Amino acid sequence: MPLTSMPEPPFSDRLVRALADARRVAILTGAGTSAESGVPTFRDPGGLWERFRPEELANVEAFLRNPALVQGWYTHRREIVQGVEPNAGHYALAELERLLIERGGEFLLATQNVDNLHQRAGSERVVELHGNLTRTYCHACDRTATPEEVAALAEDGTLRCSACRDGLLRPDVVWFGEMLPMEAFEAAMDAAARCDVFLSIGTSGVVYPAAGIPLVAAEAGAFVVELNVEPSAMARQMTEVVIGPSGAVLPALVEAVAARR
Ligand code: BJW
Ligand code: ZN
Repeated sequence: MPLTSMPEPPFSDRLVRALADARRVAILTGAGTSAESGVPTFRDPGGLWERFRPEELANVEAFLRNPALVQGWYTHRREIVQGVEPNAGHYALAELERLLIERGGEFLLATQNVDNLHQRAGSERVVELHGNLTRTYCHACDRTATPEEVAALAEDGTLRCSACRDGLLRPDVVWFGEMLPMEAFEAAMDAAARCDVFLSIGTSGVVYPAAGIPLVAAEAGAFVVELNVEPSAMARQMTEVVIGPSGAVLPALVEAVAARR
């Protein structure tokens, strides 16, 4: 019989042990985590910024200058995320949370993603650093918009609030130049400062202040891991860099951790 050889996992045994022994785990995810669900990333080729630069669309000035264009871009993206499913990486992170909580540990997943896929995969301890695309509110009166309002274009091609009549509707996301939701950001910083293991998954690490969160964990002495298809801007500050697609690597990693316990 031919000998079958197991392919080497892309992560170290030391990482599996660190996660199996960890009492506190903190995680930061970015657009790469949803790539295998079919949600385009921002900065990869074919990504969301290929036709428009971020400064052109993801800021309030662009929105007020050309609301129909910006609202249309978000309508398109809302349709994308409503038509996709969480991938095996999202489910593995929900499983990792259950493993940690079962043994009385602490867990926090801070996501930059606005696509709701972690929650749909069953993750419970999630904070949204950049908001959520599935929520919409009125720029003028702050009221949350109904699904009907989000589907009804006014004569000028814009989405308007039906309560105050004139207000433009905007997605509940964080644009450039806007503050992150303070409670979510503080929870993420606190978890990073206290964790034993920190995983930074599928993010280019160029957008601040989120990109500073793994560095807080590194400075506090945690085992800090990057998982990405290529090394990011933060790779040199990591204890370990795992190269591979998160939808394939995370299930293997979580399975190895569960087997070790
Ligand atoms: C895979 C994979 C697979 C692919 N598996 N991996 C100079 C220095 C420092 C900061 C600043 C500065 N000048 C300006 C700033 C501040 C600014 C900023 O950071 N700018 C930099 C770009 C320079 N930040 C802000 O304005 C923030 N607010 C703020 O600072 O407030 C304080 C303040 C306010 C006012 C005045 C002064 C101070 C707000 C930032 C908001 C970011 N918003 C966006 C849009 C959200 C809404 C929407 O979705 O449209 O958030 S921008 C966009 O980038 C989005 C993302 O969450 C964010 C991060 O992107 P992410 O997730 O990393 O995606 P990609 O595409 O970049 O990377 C994907 C990665 O996945 C790649 O590495 C791939 O290799 C990998 N990958 N497939 C694993 N299968
Ligand atoms: Zn209104």
